[in-house]
Amino acid sequence: MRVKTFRGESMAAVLSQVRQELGSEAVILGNQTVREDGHCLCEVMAALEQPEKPLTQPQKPAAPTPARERAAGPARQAATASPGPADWTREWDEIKGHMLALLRPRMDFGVLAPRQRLALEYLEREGVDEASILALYRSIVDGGEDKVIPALSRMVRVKPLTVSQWPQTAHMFVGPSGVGKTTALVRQALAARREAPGRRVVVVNADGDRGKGRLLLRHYAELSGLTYAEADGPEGFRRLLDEARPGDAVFVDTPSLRGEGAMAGWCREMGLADRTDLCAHLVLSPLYAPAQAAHFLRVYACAPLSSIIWTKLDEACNYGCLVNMAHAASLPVSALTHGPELTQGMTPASGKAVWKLLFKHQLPGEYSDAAAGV
Ligand SMILES: Nc1nc2c(ncn2[C@@H]2O[C@H](COP(=O)(O)OP(=O)(O)OP(=O)(O)O)[C@@H](O)[C@H]2O)c(=O)[nH]1
Ligand SMILES: [Mg+2]
Repeated sequence: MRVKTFRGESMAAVLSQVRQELGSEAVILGNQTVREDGHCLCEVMAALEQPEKPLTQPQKPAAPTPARERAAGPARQAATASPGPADWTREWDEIKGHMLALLRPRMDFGVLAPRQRLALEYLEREGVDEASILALYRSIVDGGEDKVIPALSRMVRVKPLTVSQWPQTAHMFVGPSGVGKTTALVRQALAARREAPGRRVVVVNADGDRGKGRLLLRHYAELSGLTYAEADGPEGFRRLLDEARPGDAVFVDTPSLRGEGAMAGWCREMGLADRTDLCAHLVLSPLYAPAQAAHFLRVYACAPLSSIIWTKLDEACNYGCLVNMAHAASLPVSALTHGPELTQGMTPASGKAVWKLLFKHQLPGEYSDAAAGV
């Protein structure tokens, strides 16, 4: 899809620009009035569905000559001719924003029962994004849903990180730098051993370049009687996983990566993309801005990715992102961490714990049986 933003002094001038540039098949995605240098201008975002020119061969925008400026008249284009990938992501976010702005009038909160309206308005204030609010609104209005929580429960699924719910031998913890991967992994390894005493629990460092994390993992493994191992290639991983006996639990600490699709590439490189005895958990924190969290989802998306672990909940001021990411990723929440202490800072996810966080800002450590009531 080719998308451009056009500006001019009148709607007619801008539409003529759109037709000239994109032809009669162009679709108008949105329009607004903007001020520039004290003048009111009409701005239109238009799109044309067509195969893209390869992004690797960007065209240089033609240098604006005085003659070209005169020929353009008062209408001005606000977009460059060939944006790079980052620009496309930004443009796509803008398009989504425009589309949602167009859909917004179709969300008439007046048709909702007072308690439904209050719940949706609360979620909006809590940082739940418009796409998720719209999906909830639709399930209430179109699906005849009476209460908000059941609709929300279908969107934010939970699958507690326990041995019975996750029978896979190996668990990889993936996510951005400093989010709490190693801490969550050690906590989970200790919990796995508590849950089934006597089982062999292996913690694996696959983050070879990061000396600190490696030492930390080794140190905790020694202190807690866990088996420590390292793997940095397909052969090492194959041996570790193939040699695991039934009932063993293997927890893999992975490096933070950069670039969209990076984790999928890393899994292929390590021979882990197709293993059915392995699952991955994306470790994320509500401290990230929405665009950042969505970006991490694109970086760490990979075949084994099966759940989201939310960390540093104790440092967050709202929790709308739990809904946004569950909706965007269609992944269940598996665990919640809410403090730096290794002994008491992590709880397997439950519906009760998620709703208490979202609606009461109550952390799982602040009441008993947080892991109950899935
Ligand atoms: N307040 C708070 N701190 C946490 C939580 N989880 C982890 N931390 C702290 O966050 C810091 C980073 O944690 P790590 O587990 O080393 O993070 P990481 O993702 O492994 O980091 P890298 O290996 O450097 O990418 C440590 O100081 C942890 O104690 C949490 O739930 N709450
Ligand atoms: Mg680490």
